Amino acid sequence: MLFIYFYCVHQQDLYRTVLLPDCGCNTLHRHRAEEEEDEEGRGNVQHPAHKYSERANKEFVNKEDILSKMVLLQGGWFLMGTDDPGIPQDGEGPQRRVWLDPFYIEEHEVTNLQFQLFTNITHHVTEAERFGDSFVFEGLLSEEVKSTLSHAVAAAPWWAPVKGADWRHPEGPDSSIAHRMDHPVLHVSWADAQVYCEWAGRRLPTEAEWEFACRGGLQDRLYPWGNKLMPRGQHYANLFQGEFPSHNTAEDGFAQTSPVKKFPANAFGLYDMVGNAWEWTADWWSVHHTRDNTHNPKGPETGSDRVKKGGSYMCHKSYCYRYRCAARSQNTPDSSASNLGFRCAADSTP
Ligand SMILES: *[C@@H]1O[C@H](CO)[C@@H](O)[C@H](O)[C@H]1NC(C)=O
Ligand SMILES: [Ca+2]
Ligand SMILES: [Ca+2]
Repeated sequence: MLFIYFYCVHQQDLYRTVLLPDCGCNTLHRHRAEEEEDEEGRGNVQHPAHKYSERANKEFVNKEDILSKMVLLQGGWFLMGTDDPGIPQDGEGPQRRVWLDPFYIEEHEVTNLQFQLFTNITHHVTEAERFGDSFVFEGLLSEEVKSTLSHAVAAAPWWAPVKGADWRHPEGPDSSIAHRMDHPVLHVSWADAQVYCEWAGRRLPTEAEWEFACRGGLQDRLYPWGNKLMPRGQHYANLFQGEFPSHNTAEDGFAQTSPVKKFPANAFGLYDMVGNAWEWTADWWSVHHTRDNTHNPKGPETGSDRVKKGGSYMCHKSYCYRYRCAARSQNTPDSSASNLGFRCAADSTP
């Protein structure tokens, strides 16, 4: 039980500035106070620890079963970035030598089921829920939701801010996740992802860790499995086929997200590193990198955007050739969208 107490205190410290609402802490604190009073006042009540463990047993059942399996990666030197950038303005280059200490990373994106367990226990309210809207790919909206839209994004008219879109309602109020509990959770901000990983006793991967994990031990290749997008004519990732944005043939089997682990793992045993959902990393965004060797780089000290990696089911070569390990993009940390999720990592030594 201790850990949820620490989690809440920690969360309050971290997020006081962005006013995260009730994380369940108030309830816990109130219980603590009452129990202490009881003990002093009457001296003959059940010990608080006992009550906690009863409650804990009910609430935490299956937590360890539900958290993602992690894969231990040995790190060492690797080549990060590329000298042949697909999208030069994204700061994909130059290619540089990076040393990483061993670390763990989750084998798949955090799923709706996992995020549901987390919110059940912590009562975490996501930023999309607090703001009351989130970005949804317009092609996925029902006619009813479409008729309520006020404005879109000028540079990317296929994105619409939809009232009532959040992780439980990925395409707005009339949608649900009931039939996709094993799909990546969407509409989570960087801060939401951070809080989940903390709760799991983990953390977000740095961009360097994420890219090392993506490359699966291969050097200077485009994709987690090599340079050929479709080896032997097979789809290796959930991407967008057809004419973007109007016509998605879903030749890979999925017009939206897919259940995690539907496509082949890379040589490290990691799934959906490219495609399916974009993934938040810990780093602030910058497009400037030196060629200098670095050890365990953590990105710039400050910034306004956070780095996301891997591309999504919406990526098509014609406009978003970002389903490559070196590719990268960014969002403000409070952003959320119908193609953006995350996975956690951890140090190899506690
Ligand atoms: C979360 O709580 C709901 C409502 O009690 C329950 O139906 C669901 O199974 C819980 N989810 C998890 C993952 O424990
Ligand atoms: Ca697809
Ligand atoms: Ca992914």
